[in-house]
Amino acid sequence: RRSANFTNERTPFGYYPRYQEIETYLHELSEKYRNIVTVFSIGNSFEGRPIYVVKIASGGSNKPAVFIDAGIHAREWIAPSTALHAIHELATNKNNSYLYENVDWYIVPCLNPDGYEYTHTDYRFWRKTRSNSGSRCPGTDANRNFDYKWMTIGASSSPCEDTYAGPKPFSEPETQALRDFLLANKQAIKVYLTLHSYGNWLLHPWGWTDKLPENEPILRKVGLDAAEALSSKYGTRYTVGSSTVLLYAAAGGSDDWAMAVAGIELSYTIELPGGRFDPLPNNIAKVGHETFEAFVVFQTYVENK
Ligand code: ING
Ligand code: ZN
Repeated sequence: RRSANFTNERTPFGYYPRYQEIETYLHELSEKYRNIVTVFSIGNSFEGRPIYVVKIASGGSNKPAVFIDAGIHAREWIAPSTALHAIHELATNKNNSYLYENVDWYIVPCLNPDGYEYTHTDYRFWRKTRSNSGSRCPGTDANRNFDYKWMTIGASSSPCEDTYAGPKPFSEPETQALRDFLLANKQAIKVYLTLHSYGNWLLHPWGWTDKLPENEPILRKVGLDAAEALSSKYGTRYTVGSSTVLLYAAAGGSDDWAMAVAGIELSYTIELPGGRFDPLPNNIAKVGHETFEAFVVFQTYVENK
């Protein structure tokens, strides 16, 4: 089964869709599965596109939740596709209904729609938002723009750089929208997952220092469980550890902020497979299916804690 030919069955798109297609898909899904799928905007991007969160839930209040975002970085196309796959898997596969019986899911499939569209229309390797603060170079690295240890390491103060942290923390409407949503729901959200590409890394805080967080043992254990479940599907291997230790130090990331400031217990950046930056479209379903196995492990942790 490891050498299966992935035909993109049971995934919403067998290609990398435009933002409009994502919007249409989400609205149709919420109409078709109105008892479990709710779609709402958590704010607008710099250019005015709605940023959507998809809630998958069976009703009732005071349930713990898993939160997943994707597309903080424009060019990392496999991330929105993997989030959309998870939405599809939860909403349309009856065998998965147990996953939202006791746990709610919040999924933002594309946090940076302006950048995402720009990578489709103008420049494939754009990373940042598309805001313009008066400089000749537009855009801020949304994953350097969060207000925790902002600009202390691994970020640039020059607007023309890919890792430009922005004129101030939370300068971007996209990061503001994510901040406000997480703060409003921080009681419920027990796990924060942010999808990037690439490299097969399951990264936990800290990104700003090589010191390890106090809860590193549990971050590591749940991370290893998730990596193992993921690999059991098609053999894809991930490495688990702190982002500074495994990759490089970089402050102002969403994962550090989610844990340190929002107080969400577990926080991970998942670097999906790829290479400059994405798998070929015929692997979208494969990445979607295997990554979903990891999501189930995080759901199980939330359900049983
Ligand atoms: N990588 C992440 C980045 O923002 C990262 C890696 C995550 C660094 C969390 C620090 C903290 O640079 C990608 N691919 O964007
Ligand atoms: Zn990224």
